[in-house]
Amino acid sequence: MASDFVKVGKHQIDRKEYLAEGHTFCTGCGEALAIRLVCKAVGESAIIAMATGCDEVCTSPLPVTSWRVPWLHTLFENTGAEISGIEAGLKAMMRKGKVPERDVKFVAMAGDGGTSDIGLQSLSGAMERGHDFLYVCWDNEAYMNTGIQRSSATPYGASTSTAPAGRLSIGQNTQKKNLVEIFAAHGIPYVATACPSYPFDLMNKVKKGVDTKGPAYIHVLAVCPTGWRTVSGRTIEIGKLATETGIFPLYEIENGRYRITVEPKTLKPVEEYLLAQGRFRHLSPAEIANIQERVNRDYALLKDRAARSAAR
Ligand SMILES: Cc1ncc(C[n+]2csc(CCOP(=O)(O)OP(=O)(O)O)c2C)c(N)n1
Ligand SMILES: [Mg+2]
Repeated sequence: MASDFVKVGKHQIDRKEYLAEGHTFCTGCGEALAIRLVCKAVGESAIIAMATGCDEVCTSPLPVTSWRVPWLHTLFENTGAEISGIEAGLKAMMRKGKVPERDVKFVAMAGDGGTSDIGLQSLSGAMERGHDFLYVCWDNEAYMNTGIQRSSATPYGASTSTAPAGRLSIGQNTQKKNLVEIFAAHGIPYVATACPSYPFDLMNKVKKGVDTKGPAYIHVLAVCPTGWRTVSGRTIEIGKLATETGIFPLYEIENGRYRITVEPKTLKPVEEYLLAQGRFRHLSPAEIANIQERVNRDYALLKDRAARSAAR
């Protein structure tokens, strides 16, 4: 494929679609938009390994596929191992002259369940060994394609099918696992958060991630109208609210240095984000105040880390 770019402001955007139309994502799916943008930023030299999840189920129903780049379906447990093998194997074959030398972007993708629960071990191993790949997690904050079951990335207070809110329960009663900090603690060169509501920020980070030598990790917040019980036409707006309230700050950690990439002047109250979603609508004002307090604390910590990094 010959390259074909369009200039949008200072950004060069690939006109090609690597995720073909005809997929079966729900209307207003934030993940579908994120995949499309990530693939545009990676470009035609991608090889993608993808765990089971909405991403895989909606793009590869036999006998058709939406993928216009080489793509492999992996098990949950071995996405990290599989991308490691593809990278090491192909590079060895190039070294030995068995296949022509070419630039390949090794990319792995999985949902929050596939990343924070089932595939955590093999991904940790791949990062520790220092393979050259980008891993992107689509965080829709539950096991969505199997029926909205809670994962360890489901936020406190969300109602899911296996952690339903009711008279005796707030819904999910544990705190969201912080994958970004877990992977940053591996000491890998590039870690970032992103959201398709900020498409240029997302694509810039993806480009940095694939150009980084060694492992890179991007954690993408994917608004899920079906599981979050949101209006499908408000996906972009709700993704923005996640950042504007400080619930999902957009930042990157490059060689240990923190930088907030989209910084609201003042944070909006978390209530605006929470009450736009059916999964949080049962929360009392006291519970919302608790969540607000936690967000304030976490955001202050992030700002402090960014300020210290800038001073280094
Ligand atoms: C080892 C294993 N356990 C469970 C399943 C069933 N399963 C398929 S998709 C899925 C949910 C995946 O959730 P997530 O990774 O968050 O992706 P999403 O569907 O939310 O995009 C589950 C539990 C499976 N395929 N393999
Ligand atoms: Mg999920």
